[in-house]
Amino acid sequence: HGGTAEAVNGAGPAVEYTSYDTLYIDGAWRPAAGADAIAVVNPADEQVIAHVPAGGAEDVDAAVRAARAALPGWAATAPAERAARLTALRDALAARQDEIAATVTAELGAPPALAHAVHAGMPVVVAGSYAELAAAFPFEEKTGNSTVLLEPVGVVGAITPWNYPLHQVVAKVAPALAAGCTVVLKPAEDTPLTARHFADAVHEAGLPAGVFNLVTGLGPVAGQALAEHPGVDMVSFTGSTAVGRKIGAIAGAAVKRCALELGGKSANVILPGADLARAVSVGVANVMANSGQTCSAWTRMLVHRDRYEEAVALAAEAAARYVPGERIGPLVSAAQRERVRTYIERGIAEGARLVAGGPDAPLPAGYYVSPTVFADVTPGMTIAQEEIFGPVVSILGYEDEDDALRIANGTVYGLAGAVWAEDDETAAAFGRRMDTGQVDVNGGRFNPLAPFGGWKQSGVGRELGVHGLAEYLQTKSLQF
Ligand code: TXE
Repeated sequence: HGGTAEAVNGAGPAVEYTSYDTLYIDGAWRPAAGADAIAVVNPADEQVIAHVPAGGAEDVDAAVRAARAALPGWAATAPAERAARLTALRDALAARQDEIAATVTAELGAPPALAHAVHAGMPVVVAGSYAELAAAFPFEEKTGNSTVLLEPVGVVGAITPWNYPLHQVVAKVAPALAAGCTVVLKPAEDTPLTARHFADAVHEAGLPAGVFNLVTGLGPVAGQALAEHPGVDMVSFTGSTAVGRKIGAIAGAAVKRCALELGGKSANVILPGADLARAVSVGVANVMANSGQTCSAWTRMLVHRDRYEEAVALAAEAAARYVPGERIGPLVSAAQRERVRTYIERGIAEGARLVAGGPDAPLPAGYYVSPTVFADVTPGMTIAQEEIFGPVVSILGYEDEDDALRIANGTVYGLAGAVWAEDDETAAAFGRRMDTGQVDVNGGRFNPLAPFGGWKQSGVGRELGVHGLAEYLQTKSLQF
């Protein structure tokens, strides 16, 4: 791949330093047009572990041309053949699970167990689900005297974030390929190495040249060039709300399809009849997983006034069990650490009561933030309204169910949430009233077929399952 390797001895386990100068375009690793490079840093020890090309407009253009050239052939491929290639892709990802997990640990800082099970494991399940959907999906329907054809939207520009470096890629590329679209991926600059593994897996799966292309690069350069490229029919973006607005404006001006997965401020509503100890400990775990860098994290815990102090004590105890450098990893970058620290300081300044963690707790070297819990948080505080994207739980009290619902629904976001009660029926009844795209009832379990995506400013469009596939299809109806 044009890589040269040498050993780097950092504070953590030694990682082999590699310098890459290639991009995956038109079925092969090819040199980037320019010499600009991005340094990839291990957030656990702040060592540079690799350089990858910072692709520019010329690279994006080459990738889009390859994707356009491959489109007619791939769009015309029988769904069963697309399904077979997706099965091969799933197998190629599964075969690399150890290698991918190690890479996610090195470039994101995820603890090895999380990296293996979630970061490297979940995409295998999602890719497999799209292999099955591609085979079974009715790409042609009849309604009255019409035949409705569901055809691929065309060339997809996918722009992904670093928080789940492989899942975010697979959640876009797998349904796009299942639909018959071709793709150019611009992954996050912080985690490009995982995306390179993905390109290797695509290659091994035998996808025709140009069906999938990878251009690493900076958001405002390569990302923007991709979104603006007239050869791109659809932009699928996951990331910050600020950049999502820009992408939406670009797509709006060009009247191209656009899917946006943005931020969240999800509520974890603990109703009076719930098993408080379980709801609090699962709730804290949900935020601490991936160091709080999850868009769907239940960052606001809502507890009835009668059991408020009990919940606060349980949450503080639960958070203390997440020892930085052991059970919880660092944040992805120094910039993210600064952002999260600023929010913690803001919470203190606005009068929230710090009951765990905080800015002064001792930490190992690396971009760590102490697992933090705030009590006495009121709905208007910054830490109750804005996405922090770090290991910070805010506990809010409520008077009755209507009050809890007002608080839960009282942000600009609506991505996910949770509700706990004495039985599933009671919890689900509350969940039905929440203004959000997904609700976990008494814990819930991941379902790769359930649509995921935001209400309000959490986004436009859905990922996963049949709704995720539909994003990449356009209809044509023939009347007889
Ligand atoms: O995101 P960006 P950042 C939120 C979270 C986090 C904050 C900032 O709150 O603290 O965003 O993170 C590309 N044109 N989420 O700065 O910048 C960029 O290269 C085109 C929530 O890392 O939005 C990367 O590939 N593309 C989130 C991708 O956008 C551009 C996950 C996301 O980066 C661009 C991550 C531009 N002008 C952060 N600027 C979630 N929803 O899961 C940047 N990019």
